[in-house]
Amino acid sequence: MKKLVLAGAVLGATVVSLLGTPALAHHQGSSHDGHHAMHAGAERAPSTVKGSDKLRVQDCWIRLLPKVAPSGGFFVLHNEDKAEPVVLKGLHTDAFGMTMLHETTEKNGMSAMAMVPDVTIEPGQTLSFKPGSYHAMLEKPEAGLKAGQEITVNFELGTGKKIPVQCVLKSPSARTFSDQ
Ligand SMILES: [Cu+2]
Repeated sequence: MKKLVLAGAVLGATVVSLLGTPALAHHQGSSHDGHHAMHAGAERAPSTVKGSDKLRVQDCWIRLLPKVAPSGGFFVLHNEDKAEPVVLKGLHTDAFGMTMLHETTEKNGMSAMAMVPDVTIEPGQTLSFKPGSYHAMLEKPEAGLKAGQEITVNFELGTGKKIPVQCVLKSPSARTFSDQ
């Protein structure tokens, strides 16, 4: 756990110079238009597995960016079921009009982004959504959101269950849950 958080901090530190452009900041470095064009038509089929309800979400935070740019959502997912996977289908919150699940991957030394229809956490495993890896993308923020505020985000599972989680809004310079 601690290692993952530190890795995120190191990744974040390498891209600080890119952050003058808010539109680039949610996935740190690659153009959003580029990745939307790239994944068009190439998206994998959604999982048909319902899985377990035993998801615990830890350290949820959102890097709040100005209205025109998508904000990144990060958290740690623990599957506390020893036998069944947990399938995360998506996030829903009143504070943002649209949310998506994204994955950043390395291809030939280039960072590429793709939308994913769901994310599976294997039995007993932990998966971190963090800068440079899986992340949520949140668009269309409601008026008046501020760093430091907490919002409720519902994590929707393959079973249909929605797990409400308190997520902290943080400034554009935040790189890990422990940042402001
Ligand atoms: Cu993204």
